[in-house]
Amino acid sequence: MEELPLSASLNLLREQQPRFTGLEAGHRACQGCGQALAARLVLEAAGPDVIVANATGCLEIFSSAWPESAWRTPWIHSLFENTAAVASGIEAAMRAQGKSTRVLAFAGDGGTFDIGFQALSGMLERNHSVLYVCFDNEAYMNTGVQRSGSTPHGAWTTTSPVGSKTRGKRHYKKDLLSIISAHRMPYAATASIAYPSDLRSKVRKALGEEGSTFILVHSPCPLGWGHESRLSVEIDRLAVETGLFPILEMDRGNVINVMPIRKKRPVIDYIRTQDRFRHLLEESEIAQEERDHLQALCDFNIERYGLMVGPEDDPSRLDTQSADTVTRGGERWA
Ligand SMILES: Cc1ncc(C[n+]2csc(CCOP(=O)(O)OP(=O)(O)O)c2C)c(N)n1
Ligand code: SF4
Repeated sequence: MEELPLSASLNLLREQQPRFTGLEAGHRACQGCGQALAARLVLEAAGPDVIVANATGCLEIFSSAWPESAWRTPWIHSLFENTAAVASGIEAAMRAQGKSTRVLAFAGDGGTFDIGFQALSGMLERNHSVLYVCFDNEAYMNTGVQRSGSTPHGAWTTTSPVGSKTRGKRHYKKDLLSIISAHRMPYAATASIAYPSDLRSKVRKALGEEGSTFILVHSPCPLGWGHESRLSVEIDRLAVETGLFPILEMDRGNVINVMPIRKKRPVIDYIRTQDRFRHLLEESEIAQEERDHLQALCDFNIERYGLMVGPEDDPSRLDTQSADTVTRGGERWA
């Protein structure tokens, strides 16, 4: 290939740079924060004509330290419990004014699975045209890693400690997607930061619908999960390849698509990457029982959603081994 002079290649690089990033660099998230990456990807796909309502939590805190803001869109901080209600109100106002601006609601798992759930259920029941995105880092991270309804079984948090009598969280991760899909809204999906193209296409699909839509994005937290920040994407891919976090799409409560696992990984490969599961690696009967239990949860998900469907059934479909990588710079908005 002919080599371009420096000025021409710089121009080319500039042309390839994003026209719209939504969440700007320079915010205060920890290095390797899955949620920061996920929010950037969602906004790149959504484009500039949006209003964001953001619940209390890490995303809101690290992006809006007064007097600075990392947001390139209109953005409002709601209470922990009422993001969906605030977003519903904005959407009703946009509709009354005949505006096409789309409304996004952002919250963590604490603000979605637990504290903001009643407002979310009301929004879905009234079918407001809002895309609600839950950044699922599986604990209340902003206040120092307390367990939420989304924390997986066996995981250490400050309120599900590990000691001689307690062995991390005793309860299952809440099956939020099933509860959400019982509202029979037009579109619901799960996604992972390890598959950015998949996440972006789900955002576009959701915004193409009239009515309420919901995306649950698995978002590793190096601080709360106890892993090196450079491993966030790799670890999230393992969550998918083990079957612990299945990637799927639902239309009015019915599963319409799954991301097939091409090469299944044992759950031990996932849990050995994170300190929150360190006690499960001990050589003891109880630790073995817990490992078996987590493996059974993965196998159940694989069976329930038919995740081992071979890609040869539909070669155009993304699968867990596909070349779907995070690139810097974002998408172009023509
Ligand atoms: C009603 C209410 N209870 C508790 C708090 C304190 N609080 C602020 S952020 C936060 C944790 C947020 O957790 P999550 O929604 O999972 O988001 P993350 O920080 O993990 O991204 C808590 C408990 C609050 N602001 N309001
Ligand atoms: S504590 Fe976790 S979720 Fe919060 S900014 Fe740090 S990495 Fe992100």
